[in-house]
Amino acid sequence: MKRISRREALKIAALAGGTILLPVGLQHRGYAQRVDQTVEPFTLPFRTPPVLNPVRSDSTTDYYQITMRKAQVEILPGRTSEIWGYNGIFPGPIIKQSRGRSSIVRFINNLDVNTSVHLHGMASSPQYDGYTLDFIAPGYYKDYVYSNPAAANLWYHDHGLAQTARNVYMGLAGMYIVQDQEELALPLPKGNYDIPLIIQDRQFASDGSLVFDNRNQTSVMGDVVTVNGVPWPRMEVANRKYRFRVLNASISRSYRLALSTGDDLIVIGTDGGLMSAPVNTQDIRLAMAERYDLIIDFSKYALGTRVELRNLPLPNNVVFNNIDKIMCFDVVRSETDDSLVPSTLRNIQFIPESTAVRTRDFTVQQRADGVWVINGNGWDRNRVDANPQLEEVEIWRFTNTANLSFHPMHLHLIDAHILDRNGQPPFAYERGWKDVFYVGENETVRMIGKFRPFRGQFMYHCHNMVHEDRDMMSQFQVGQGGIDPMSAPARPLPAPRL
Ligand SMILES: [Cu+2]
Repeated sequence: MKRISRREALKIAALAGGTILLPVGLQHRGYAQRVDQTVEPFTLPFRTPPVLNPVRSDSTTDYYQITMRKAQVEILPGRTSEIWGYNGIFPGPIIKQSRGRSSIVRFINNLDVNTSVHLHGMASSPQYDGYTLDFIAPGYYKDYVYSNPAAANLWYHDHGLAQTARNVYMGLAGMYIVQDQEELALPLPKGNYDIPLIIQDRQFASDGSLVFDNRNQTSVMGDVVTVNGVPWPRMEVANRKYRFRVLNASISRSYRLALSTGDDLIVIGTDGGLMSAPVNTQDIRLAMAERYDLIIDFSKYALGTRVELRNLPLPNNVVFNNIDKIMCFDVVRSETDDSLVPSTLRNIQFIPESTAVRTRDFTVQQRADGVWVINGNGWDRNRVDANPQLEEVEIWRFTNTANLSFHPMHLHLIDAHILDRNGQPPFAYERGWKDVFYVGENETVRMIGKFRPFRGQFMYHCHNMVHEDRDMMSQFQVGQGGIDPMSAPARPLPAPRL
């Protein structure tokens, strides 16, 4: 927006009581763009979160420490926002780990709210899975143990019962990357050409403070799109291939990613790691908590070209000014490119449908009382809704009979495959290991997974964190027994040496 039009917009907004340019229906639902903090897209420099160094390492394990604390940070230029951040930054630091090594991550809670840390995408033992009631109270810490069995793009985020959306919104999210030798041996872009993109929408008050408004437990829709904590950043790139590890860490917003040039995105990985082969696509539907690993090839563009990463419309995502933009790439220099996208990335053993021992049905809906539920039920810590046996293969069918919302359904513990959506094959770029399943408006999605490697109790839920909080979450029990998720409680500070 130019200065004049912005001033005009403010004047119009003042006359209209703070809302502008929105369809009447949205205004009635309480959505209002806050125009007074609008940032000109593509003016702020791109950056990536810092990579966290271990406190120490031994022959098998790297030991990390992260403190959850409040901090005043600059997200909007010239204003400060209070965040609740892992190590006080937004988003949190990136943990990079090698497959097969263990991580012990000590999370210290210096906030004044309860937290619980879930490492999303990790097959964690129940007591380290961030069970929603396994709180780290203020003044407490907990050491989480992760075995890192597979190379993939994971993320850690809060999972505290009924307050996940608020805690994550305030900043409690970060990326966790597991790599292995097989992947590193591929000629994919590496190092400075291997870039995390953590996409989160937020809304700010005029004083810079984050506005958390879940619209009567419906959704949180920001009007500012941040990438790695920067509103609509501008990244300078060379005319070569880059790898982008994309995570949608938003609370309620999904995105449909596309390039302004109309050129293809090359998808090389899904939630659970590399695909078997790259998939070219013009756009990607990216729900909350989903990850896609992409290659963008800038070699076809002349120096001076600007390529925008756009956000195409999707139903039930509130539209604000510039919500159709995510970030831009300016091709500013020439470099040789020795990277390649191999036609075979890895060997994935897809689970044959014939090996499933049963199908379970889950209807996801909003109950008449407004609560989001699965098969009519909300969360109950004493209720288990599915009991697959260890190593059993099951098909789970999620049905959304409404067009009022979409529900990205997430199962803890396992990676799975999408069999079909409304009887049709999934998008080609979804045909890899997945732990989030986009159940769109009027969609029925079948996924197939093997329940392993741990017995015990695990959560499954919608990853619209507002829905998850109230109350679209339940739990399954793998086999009999298993380790109690509450059996390794947080301890009071001070903590012993890590
Ligand atoms: Cu939902």
